Amino acid sequence: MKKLILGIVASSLSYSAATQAKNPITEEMFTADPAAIVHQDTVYLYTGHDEDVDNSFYHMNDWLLFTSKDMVNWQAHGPILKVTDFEWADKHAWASHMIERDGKFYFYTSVYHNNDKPGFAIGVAVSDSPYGPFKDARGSALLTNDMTTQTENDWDDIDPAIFIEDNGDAYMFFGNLVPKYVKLKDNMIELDGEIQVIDLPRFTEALWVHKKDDNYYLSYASGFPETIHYAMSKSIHGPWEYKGLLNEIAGNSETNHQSIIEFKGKDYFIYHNSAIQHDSAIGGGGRYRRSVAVDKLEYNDDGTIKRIIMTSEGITEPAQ
Ligand code: FUB
Repeated sequence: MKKLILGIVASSLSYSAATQAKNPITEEMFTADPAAIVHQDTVYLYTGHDEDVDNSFYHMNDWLLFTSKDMVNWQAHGPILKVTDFEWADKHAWASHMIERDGKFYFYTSVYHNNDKPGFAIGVAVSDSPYGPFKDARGSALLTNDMTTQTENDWDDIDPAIFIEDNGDAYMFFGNLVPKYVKLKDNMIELDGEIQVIDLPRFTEALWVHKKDDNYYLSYASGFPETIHYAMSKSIHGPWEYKGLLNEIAGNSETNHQSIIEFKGKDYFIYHNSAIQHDSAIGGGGRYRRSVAVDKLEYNDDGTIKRIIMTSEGITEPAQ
């Protein structure tokens, strides 16, 4: 009964409320798997949405959007896409990634395919605006479980992360247990070539690629419960040199899933933990009741990254 009441409270909450600076960025709903982009003067932060149906799995049905102009104050915009918007998908609105190209916004995401091709798949939706509306860009999955044969599990093709080179070449990184990447065609909705396997120590999932100066960074979740580690390279194709631990186990969450951005000259590490307090309106965090948090990210002079310090305060100094 308690769970039912909590469910009713959560579903009646407004998605348009502005939230205050602290971690997590919202206590009005459970959020996970952050994927942020900077577009013009705004950070668009897309997240998954833990439903905690029966405290048994990552039951997730839609993806949410939060925006900020200073990394301190966040505005919630509600679901931008649902699993059911992909007609070929059954369930599991898992980790996603957004990227802009030529004025179009492409939302790549993990989702479970229907019985035609059972197993996890990656879909791509598109919109003319970062706020949506988004629609399935292909009417079919971009990548299906039968295309990845390195492991037995049917979730080895989750967690897409897109990177576009300065020359326009686009790549999708993804995977669970075995990290992989594949080139995308210029239209961003078709694969262009073979899937390549990457060599990273103790890889679990949640790849994220970013570039600073002439260094490429590949960060990822390792082990289980997960810690976030990273590797560096001078090329998007590697070889990737392992550099070590970036973020510790995120409290009572087994998953940690990071996103790294630079905004108005500062760098940020966005991740999830399960730190919503038990006296919050929606109850406390847990394994399947995660929440997105933001902390500072700092580089050393040689380009390596300092260990992240997770805080309850979050970002307190507005970016300007
Ligand atoms: O949220 C479901 C899954 O848990 C994601 O796809 C993984 O990255 C992990 O966070």
